[in-house]
Amino acid sequence: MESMSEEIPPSKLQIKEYHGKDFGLFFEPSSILCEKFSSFQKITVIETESVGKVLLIDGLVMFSELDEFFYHEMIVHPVMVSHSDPKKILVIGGGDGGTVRELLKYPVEKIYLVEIDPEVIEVSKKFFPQISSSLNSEKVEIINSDGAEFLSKSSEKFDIIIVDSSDPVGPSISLFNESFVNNVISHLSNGGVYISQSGSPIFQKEHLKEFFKLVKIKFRIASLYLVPVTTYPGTIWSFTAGSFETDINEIRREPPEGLKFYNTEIHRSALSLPNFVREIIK
Ligand code: AG3
Repeated sequence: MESMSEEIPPSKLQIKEYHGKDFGLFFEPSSILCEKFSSFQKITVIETESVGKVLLIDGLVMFSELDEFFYHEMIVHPVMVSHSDPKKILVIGGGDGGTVRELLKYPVEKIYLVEIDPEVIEVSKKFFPQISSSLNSEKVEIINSDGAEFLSKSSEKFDIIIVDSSDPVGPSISLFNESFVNNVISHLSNGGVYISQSGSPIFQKEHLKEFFKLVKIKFRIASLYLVPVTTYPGTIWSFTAGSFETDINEIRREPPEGLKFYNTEIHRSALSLPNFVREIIK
């Protein structure tokens, strides 16, 4: 049913994510499949007819089954086709497994997944096997730790470091500051690329401005690209990449077959920014 505006009977169950003070997204789930408080956050899984199952953390939509591939393909493929030979990858956050699923489409040697909250992994394994089964690969090592703490203790270097976190509130807050970015830099191998989800250019403008400024100061090359994600605030989502030698504007290899969102034309167009976004990051 494609009705755009209908009166909602007050008795219906509703889950809302506010994107501003008086604007946002709502779901009328047919059921709440899971609602639990881990030691870090509230994890909710709802079932809907229009967008399938949805994972929310602290009331923020992480993904819906309808559009998770928009985000997961676009956080992975632009960097993977631009790097000359990505073998060792670090993912911080991403306990649902979507980012790892996309990475495994390349002949990588090893993926370290550093997820602070083991319950996110458990919930994803239970409700989203099509996303989380990637985590069973023998190439994947799961480390339950805070990403910032992991980096400050580790002596390894990585070809790609991906931050697939929630918004910069709660446990994710430490993944956007200067000491974290310094730590990322010291753990990148030659030609390495750092990529982080960097929020909504509409509803998280100040955060994006500050974060991009930081990446621009710290790296030789800083790039921003945009991806539409139906169920995220304001639909348009941003990703920030930082590197010294590798430019994600340069596509060096064919993407894997069978992708549903990414292609090399999308790659190029995602890097073209509307003027209001150029203004934010200038
Ligand atoms: N990580 C980015 C989620 C940000 C969504 N923000 C919001 N709804 N306010 C998603 C994790 C998927 N692996």
